[in-house]
Amino acid sequence: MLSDTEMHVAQALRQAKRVTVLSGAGISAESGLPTFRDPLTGYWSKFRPEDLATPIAFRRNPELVWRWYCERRAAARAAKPNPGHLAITKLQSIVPAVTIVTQNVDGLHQSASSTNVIELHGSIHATRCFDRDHVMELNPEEDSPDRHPACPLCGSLARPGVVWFGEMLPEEALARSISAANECDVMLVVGTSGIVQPAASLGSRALSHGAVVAVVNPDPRSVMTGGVFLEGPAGSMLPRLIDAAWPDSK
Ligand code: BV8
Repeated sequence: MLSDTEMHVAQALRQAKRVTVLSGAGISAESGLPTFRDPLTGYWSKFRPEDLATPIAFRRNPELVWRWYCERRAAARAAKPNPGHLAITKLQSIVPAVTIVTQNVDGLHQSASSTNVIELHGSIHATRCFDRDHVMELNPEEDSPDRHPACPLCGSLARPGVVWFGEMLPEEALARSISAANECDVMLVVGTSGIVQPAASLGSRALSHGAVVAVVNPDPRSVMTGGVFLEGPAGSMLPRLIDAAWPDSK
């Protein structure tokens, strides 16, 4: 049985011409990838992501940061999209314009055959050199914590092609994300704690022009003033919403 809130969002989706999805680490949680709010485990339990995902941390200890990303890249490669990712791909097959703005670097939206994905924080599957941003090829077979490649062009160390804390977001990605927030009828804010800026401001941007903004999250603390809160994991809530909006699409 759907709640009134779920019905409200399903109706809004059904009437929408443009939908923007803002996703965070939580949408990949059911694919087995830890979120940034989850405490790091094992060897990494003494660190916080914010202390590893920075240029300063890399300068201070490149091997440590490189090792962390090697392990995360391997986990991302092994992960599979979950029903939350797949529901968004299904939404794209029904609604004319669906833009996915993701804070995630794991590539799982693309693995779910979603298109029009804007990677606000880059991709863990991309590699470039630290000093000059030369694009580098990283062969998965050679991707090892014990092997930290140097740039063939300038000799500087490889780094992941992600946006670290304290680094500017890719200009074009940010501009497209702002447009997607400004132009949508409905925004689904899925699996994000709303802490990291400037991504976190996109939800209020959508609210400010009258879009319906629905937050999908099992944690009631992620509720957004003015938004509609749908409490539950993305892997079950998103398929419920799509089935409710288009019952004949089941
Ligand atoms: C910038 C790539 C301009 C790396 C990431 C001091 C100096 C410099 C900047 C700042 C500063 N103070 C503040 C800032 C701004 C800073 C910032 O926001 N800091 C935070 C910590 C306050 N931002 C930046 O630095 C950005 N750049 O501002 O440039 C500038 C430049 C210089 C100086 C000043 C300004 C760059 C930010 C990008 C950082 N890179 N990722 C990597 O991945 O290794 S961000 C990182 O956090 C991930 O991308 C992650 O996605 C993202 C945000 O987290 P969430 O996605 O929200 O994930 P989180 O774990 O927090 O939450 C998960 C949620 O899922 C939870 O709510 C949970 O309840 C929910 N959940 C769990 N299970 C499920 C679920 N939901 C649904 N279903 C489930 N099953």
